[in-house]
Amino acid sequence: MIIVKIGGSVFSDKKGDPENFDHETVKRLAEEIGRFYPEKRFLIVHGGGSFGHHHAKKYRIRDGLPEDFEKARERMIGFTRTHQSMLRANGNFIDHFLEIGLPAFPVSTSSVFITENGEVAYGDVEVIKKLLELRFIPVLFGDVSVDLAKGIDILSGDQIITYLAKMFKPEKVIFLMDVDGIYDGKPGEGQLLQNIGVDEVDSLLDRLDCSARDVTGGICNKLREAKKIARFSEVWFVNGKVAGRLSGAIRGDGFGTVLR
Ligand code: IP8
Repeated sequence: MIIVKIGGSVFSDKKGDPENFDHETVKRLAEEIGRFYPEKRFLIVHGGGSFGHHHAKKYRIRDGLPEDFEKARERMIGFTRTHQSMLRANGNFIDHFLEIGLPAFPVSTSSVFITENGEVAYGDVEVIKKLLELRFIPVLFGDVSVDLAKGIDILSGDQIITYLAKMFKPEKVIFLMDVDGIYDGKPGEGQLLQNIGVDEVDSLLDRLDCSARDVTGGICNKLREAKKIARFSEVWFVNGKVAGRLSGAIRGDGFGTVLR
């Protein structure tokens, strides 16, 4: 089984209008997956992009719930609005998969996981396990979460993947991004690293600019999670905007960064 994370910057322009969606790219990614399915099984997780991040910031979801109920009420509304926005993004993915005959099934992350300060504290993956056995393609997403410490929080798609990799030990995990892979420095300026050893991740993180660009921490969060995932499976970082890169990573001879 292969886990594919479709980053928010691949299917939408995070700086563009709220809820913009790149249908062409997602259609093409679904087709690339379709070339390998059903011989290979897939589990998809997509990010927030111009959907969740916009609402999460506006309603300050990461600050949790205030004690005072009247103050909390507005944030609770924002919590649901953020989730609804993610459901709309997810619906677009599901439609593209179904249109080409891929039996994708939406799974709401917030109904599967409970967090503690944004980290997964509990997850019930039985339904996902069964869906995979039946050859469905479960499609999860970065979402809001009920949080043991703060009441509510955001759960990044990258965090979910670490948990799912631990549970399902996939043959590989592929992170799709809008750049060619992991760079030693700024994308486009630094050098593209085609192979990274797990023991090199910490020193690389020290060299990168980790000032968060979105509510869940951008590339540095991805790398930290990837380091944990690498204990269970190979991790690929490839450009999801370029046709054929996902297929290359699935086959194992593609262009991008591999972390082992
Ligand atoms: O883009 C964030 O998920 P990510 C989800 O995978 C929300 O970090 C709701 C902002």
